[in-house]
Amino acid sequence: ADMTFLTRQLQVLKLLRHLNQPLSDPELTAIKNSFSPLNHLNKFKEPETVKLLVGLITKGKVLQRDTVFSLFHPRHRYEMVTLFETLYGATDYDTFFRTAVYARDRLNPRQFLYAFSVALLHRQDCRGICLPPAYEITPHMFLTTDVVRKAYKAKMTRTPTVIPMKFTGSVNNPEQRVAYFGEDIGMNSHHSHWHMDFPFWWKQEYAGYKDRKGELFYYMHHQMVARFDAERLSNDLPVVEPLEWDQKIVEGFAPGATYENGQEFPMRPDNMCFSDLPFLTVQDMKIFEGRIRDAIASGYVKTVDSRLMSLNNTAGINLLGEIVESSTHSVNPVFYGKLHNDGHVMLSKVTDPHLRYGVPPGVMEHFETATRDPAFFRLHKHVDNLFKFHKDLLVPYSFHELEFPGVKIEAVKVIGTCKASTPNHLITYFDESHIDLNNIVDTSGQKEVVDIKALVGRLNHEPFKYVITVHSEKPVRAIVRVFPLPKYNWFGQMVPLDEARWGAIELDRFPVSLVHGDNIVTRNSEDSTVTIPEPRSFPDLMSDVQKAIRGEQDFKYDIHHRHCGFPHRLLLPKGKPEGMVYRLFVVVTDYDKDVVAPGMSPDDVNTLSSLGYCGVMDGKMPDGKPMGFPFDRRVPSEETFYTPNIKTIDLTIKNVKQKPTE
Ligand code: CUO
Repeated sequence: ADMTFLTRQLQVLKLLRHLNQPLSDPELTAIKNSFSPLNHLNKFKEPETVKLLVGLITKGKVLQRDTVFSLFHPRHRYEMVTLFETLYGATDYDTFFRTAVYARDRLNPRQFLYAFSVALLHRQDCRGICLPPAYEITPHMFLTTDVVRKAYKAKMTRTPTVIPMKFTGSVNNPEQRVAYFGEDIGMNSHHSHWHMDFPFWWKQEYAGYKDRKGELFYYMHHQMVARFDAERLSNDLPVVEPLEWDQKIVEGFAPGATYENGQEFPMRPDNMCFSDLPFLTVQDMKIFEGRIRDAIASGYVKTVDSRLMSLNNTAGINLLGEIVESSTHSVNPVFYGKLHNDGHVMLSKVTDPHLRYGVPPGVMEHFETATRDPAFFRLHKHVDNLFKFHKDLLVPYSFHELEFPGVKIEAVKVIGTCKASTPNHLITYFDESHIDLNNIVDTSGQKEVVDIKALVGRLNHEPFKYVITVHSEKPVRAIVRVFPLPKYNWFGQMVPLDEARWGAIELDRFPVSLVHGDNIVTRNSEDSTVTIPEPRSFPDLMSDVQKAIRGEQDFKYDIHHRHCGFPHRLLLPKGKPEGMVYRLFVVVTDYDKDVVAPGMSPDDVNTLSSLGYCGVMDGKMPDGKPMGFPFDRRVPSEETFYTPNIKTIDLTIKNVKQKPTE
């Protein structure tokens, strides 16, 4: 890596180190004390926004540093967007970075972090720069009170400590069986990064419309719900029930977590009902939802200027996704409301709806914490059912749309690469990982750094590969799509394909070139296009960059690096100790029909990371097929569904106590 890149990478790390304390690094403090964006207005695309930001700061009209920032709070968001537009609008890197230094200690830390992260992720001159893992920048948002308290104690007594973290709840609560999934810090980090790459408040004027953003909103969350249901089945729990606005929220939730300012995340007892908030009623939710349902049933939506736009085509899901999420790209936010976003707020404030007790926001109000609450999946099941309602009204794929003439899958095999693996049997297990807690406590003034870490349990799996035998009548390029579907429901009955398809989990989607005749396609699980590898920890990242600057080692980086992506450890659903059977589907389609980005070669597609759930940052999603194809539409008859380019086998996933030996 060149020195400019390394210096920038190091500066970013220093900027985010001990975010809750004022800067202590001498170089950055010097910038903070000498730089004002007002003296460099010609270096911003929108000087008026810069003046607005500085005005808010100097007049003290910004969110207090120790107040809890919520992206859903209109005023908090307005300030954050002002900062984002300033940072994103800086015309060179130095101005961008110095402005960030200027803002860091003058604004609320998490508000700053969010605006800074989104700007950095979107700036061309920041490609390849790594943000530290979200759970190490703001550990309070990912860990429990118990761990945080012990970390403070360890800091005070200066004892290097490893603190085991327990999942919330107790055995008396069956929901606790799936807490390892909802509370997985890697998944929470993925989810918060997804919402940074595809913000609902994104404006077209920043860098154009983000390709298929609304569809991706549906699909990524659909996959999270499908995966959650698979985890439930593997723990003998029925699939998650959708939340309804006028019914009880049966499960309560005690997050057992504390904000940085010492306020506890509110807990919700069992069987609470939604209440009207001062600015939003339960009736509003029903009215907006009724309008969305009417739109789906009639097959078109009404725009602000009363035009009708059809939903009955492959782009309909994108329109609907924007409407339901309620992004700035909704074709009619006044008429269709902000259903999904408001659902988060309604749940977050359900224990203090009249805002009487100064209770801080619940976990549902932050993308870093939302999935901890089982109600997250209930809300998203409800939302997902709206999308299903729409998809089920579309005409099922015809034989002609499903087939790939001349291409036939002869055989599919999945092989674990650990010793003693049986074909089509894969192994998952729980392991432990360390999280650096030094950002919780500022140890920068101390001479020796005290190592304080949390130990978290997490699902993992043995590496494996797919071996697919494909016969082709001529040389062609193809896209291979891989999905397991739970074979049996909670009652142990085999699920018909038309029902099971909605629970299909995307494991991989990749291009291959086929020669005339028989082809053996092999693909390693590590190459999955839905996951990202384990991120480097904050201290490792810091020391690796410092060593590279001193010339002691190389620092590898990738300009296509994404922070959004399902944690690779969670690629496979857990399965059961005695084995759980999935139907694994492999679908091979025609690359030259599917790929919509002109001139994009399979090699180009291969450079894109985690596009399965996270799309692409710039430009077009290469694969033009509807996300989830071919399981996104009804399958009225199983016989006609099995075209020669689609093959299914049984795959058993077994969860074991001990990590298998490689
Ligand atoms: Cu990601 Cu509801 O959109 O949490």
